[in-house]
Amino acid sequence: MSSLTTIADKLRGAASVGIVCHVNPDADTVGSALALWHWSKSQGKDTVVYCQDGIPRHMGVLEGAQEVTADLERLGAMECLVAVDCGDEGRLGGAACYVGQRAVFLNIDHHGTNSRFGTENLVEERGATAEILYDLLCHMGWKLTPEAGACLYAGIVTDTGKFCFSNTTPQTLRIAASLMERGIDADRVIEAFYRTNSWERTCLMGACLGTMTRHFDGRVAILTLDLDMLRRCGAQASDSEGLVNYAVDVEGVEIGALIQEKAPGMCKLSLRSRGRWPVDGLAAQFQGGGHRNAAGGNVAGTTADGKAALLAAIQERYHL
Ligand SMILES: [Mn+2]
Repeated sequence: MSSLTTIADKLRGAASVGIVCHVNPDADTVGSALALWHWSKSQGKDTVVYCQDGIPRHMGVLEGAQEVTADLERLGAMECLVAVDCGDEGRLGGAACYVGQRAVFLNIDHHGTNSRFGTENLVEERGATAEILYDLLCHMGWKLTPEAGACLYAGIVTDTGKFCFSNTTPQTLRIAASLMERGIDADRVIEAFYRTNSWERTCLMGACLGTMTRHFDGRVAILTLDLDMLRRCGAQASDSEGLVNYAVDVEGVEIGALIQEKAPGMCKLSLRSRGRWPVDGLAAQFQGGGHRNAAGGNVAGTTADGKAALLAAIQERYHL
């Protein structure tokens, strides 16, 4: 396990820095990447943020989001590569081709299931990867700008469910407070992430909530989302962000799940839990991973197939 000092030395020593966000990017990976990008630029380094998939429109509020590229060759031209918030190589998208091929590939992440694919691995179970980036940038003695601070704030606010999830620690709140003291525009971030649901997303929420079913005496709740529902609502796949929480938030529910069809015959599985039942191990059964109370994976077939497979796995794993 690498220290902040080791990571800082590698970054300082590099003439150019290529930063990798995970596929289906969320605000933690994008915010962490952009904060590091702001630092790197301030040091006069050639730098680029790579993401295989497009950045959701509402993240345009984060300064630098418009610079994120899917150009793998441009990333490859950078001396030091850094993955942020990527639990395993599969999350890197096209950038996975550089794993094991580069002298310096830093892996900065907060997923306990992280596969340690980097040449240096800074993995800590924190509320958000953005918290680790905050520590790193402060350790390097950088005066965080409000623009970079807002990127970190977005990652922290979203990964902790607006400071509601049990991954919120006193340290999380101290970092958020410190970012506010640095003059970030917190209102603008909250407005963009939480108070601007498009009509299409709102329609999708209604349709998706209507699919909820309960199992095992109401201890498990499952939502499904088919491509056809997206089409009917005119919504994008990323409009499903956060919907899984409605399942786990139902009174008496221990595990909430969303099974979302990504392509015909291919579904993404999002899992949330509270209390006694960790879901990271369950996610690992579905080629995934994550945290104790929030994890994800993949399952073949239709959403109905995925639901049957999930229920069977839950029954077996928790002896229901
Ligand atoms: Mn994260």
